[in-house]
Amino acid sequence: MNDCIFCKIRDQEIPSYKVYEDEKVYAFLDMTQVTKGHTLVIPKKHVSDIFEFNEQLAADLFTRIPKVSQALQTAFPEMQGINIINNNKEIAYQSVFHSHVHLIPRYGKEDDFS
Ligand code: DGP
Repeated sequence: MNDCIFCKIRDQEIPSYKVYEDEKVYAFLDMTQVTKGHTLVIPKKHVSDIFEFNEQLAADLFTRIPKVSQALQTAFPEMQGINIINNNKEIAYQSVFHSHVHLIPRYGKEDDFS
C-alpha cells in the first residue's frame, strides 16, 4: 500500500488541491481537469475497487457524494450538471487502484468529452 499514490495524497505526502475532507473521505482536484472543478473523492481507507467494499465503507464514501457535488455547485455557479463516475478494474478504465469517484462538472455542450 506504500506505493499507492492516492494514499500519499490522503496523507499529504504528495500535494493536492483539497476540495473536502472529513474522517472518512478526502476529495481533491483531479490533475487532468476534464472540466473545471473535476474532483476525485476517495475513501481514506485503502481499498482497490468496488469489489472490496462492505456496506459500511460504501455508506462512508457514497453518502458524501451529494455534499461534495453541492460544494462544487456553490464554487462554480455556472455549472449546469455533473457526471459521477466510478471506474473499477483496468477493463473499465481504472488507472489508479485506490477506489475513487469522479465528479465532473458540466457547463454546456462545449465541454462534451464523450
Ligand atoms: P481512473 O482512470 O478512474 O483510475 O482515474 C484516475 C484519475 O486520477 C485520473 O483522472 C488522473 C488522476 N490522477 C492520477 N494521479 C494523480 C495525482 O498524482 N494527482 C491528482 N490530483 N490526480 C491524479
